[in-house]
Amino acid sequence: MIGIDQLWREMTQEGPLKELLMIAKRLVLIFIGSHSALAFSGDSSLNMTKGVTDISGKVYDLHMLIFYICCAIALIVFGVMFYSIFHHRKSKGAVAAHFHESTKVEILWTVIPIIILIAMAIPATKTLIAMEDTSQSDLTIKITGSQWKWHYSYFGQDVEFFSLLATSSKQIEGVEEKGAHYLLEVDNPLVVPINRKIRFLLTSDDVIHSWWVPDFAVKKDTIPGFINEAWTKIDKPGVYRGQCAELCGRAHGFMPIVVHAMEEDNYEAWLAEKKEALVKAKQAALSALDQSLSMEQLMATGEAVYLARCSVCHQVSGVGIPGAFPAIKGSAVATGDRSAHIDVIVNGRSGTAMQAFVNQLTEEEIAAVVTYQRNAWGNDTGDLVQASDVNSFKQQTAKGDL
Ligand code: HEC
Ligand SMILES: [Cu+2]
Repeated sequence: MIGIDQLWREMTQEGPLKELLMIAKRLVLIFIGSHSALAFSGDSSLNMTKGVTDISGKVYDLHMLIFYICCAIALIVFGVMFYSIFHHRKSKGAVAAHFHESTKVEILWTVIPIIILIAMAIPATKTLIAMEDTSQSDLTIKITGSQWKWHYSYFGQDVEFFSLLATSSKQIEGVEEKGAHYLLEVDNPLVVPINRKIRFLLTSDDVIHSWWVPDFAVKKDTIPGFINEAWTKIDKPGVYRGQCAELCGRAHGFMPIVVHAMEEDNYEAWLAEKKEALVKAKQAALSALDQSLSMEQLMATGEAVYLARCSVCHQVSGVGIPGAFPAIKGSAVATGDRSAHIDVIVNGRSGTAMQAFVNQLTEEEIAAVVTYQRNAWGNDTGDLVQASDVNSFKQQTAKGDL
């Protein structure tokens, strides 16, 4: 039998084990190096972000405090353990002590952890309570998640809109080079003022989502039929990005969050502009009822709407995903009765992922996307659907419901 000293010598002085040890040593150094770097820079991509709010700073400090406490405990526990293993080894003639039940030690190892836990619970509870306190907010925004987009509604302002992924399907499929904000860009970002306490009311239209912006330290589940609360007060203007943090279905990774935090004045200007744009859009929707668009116009608008709103499920080529999303190419609905087709898009199919688009798209957009589906991918029905057709369909079904 060889002694451990001899084994150690052999391991460390020659053979492949020596190289392994060298690698391990380097890894440990890198690990320690990166962690101390993390601790001091606070800006590392490996560590949690400090964020741009008072709360996110508190959460970060809490995280670092607990991290250091864990490091200290690990150092002490492993230090004692390895020291004992090494110095009281058999080859040195160590003989195991035979004792049990030491009241002193048992009290110590109960009391010390309790003190450590309480020391950690006090700052943690303080931060948690501050995070939950949504009182005295300056504005309220309702956030509604659905597969796979966010809807923002500003209370008392008549401003509301959907926010959808803006990354092109070409980038997702790898045909085009991926952009700088791949899967973290949207068509309509949430715009908020800095230095104002913003209360968020969060809910969902279908499954559980989670609205998460790391820079604000806000991560809240949105639950159908239930309203959660969160708040933030942003210190610095800027563009902040986040994602849905709940596995909410196939395109879970395709519902990013982008927040533009602006100076007060710029925010007010944006709000006024947005209100005006919404009023104009309503007027445009009304005047669209009198218009007859050509096949080319409808197909062009329809394709754009389809790519932005439908292709995530029914696929760009209209073939769907068997078992999950039906094909539109050659579908009986898209080549059959026009009203039945309009009905699916206006009212959705309850209980399925096919949601009602009546409040999400204008009548013109619905008309265009129906026309597109009826004429793309070899669905050559030749049918034109105008905004007025969608409108009269809505009127009829409204009467029928009474
Ligand atoms: C979140 C996924 C999803 C999105 C987005 C979506 N659909 Fe659907 N769609 C479905 C599902 C699921 C069904 C099947 C519903 C059922 O089981 O009856 C469906 C069914 C349909 C049908 C009926 C097809 C058939 O043959 O039964 C049409 C037409 C349709 N969708 C059009 C659209 C249009 C137009 C859009 C975009 C404005 C759209 N869908 C967006 C999931 C989606
Ligand atoms: Cu989600």
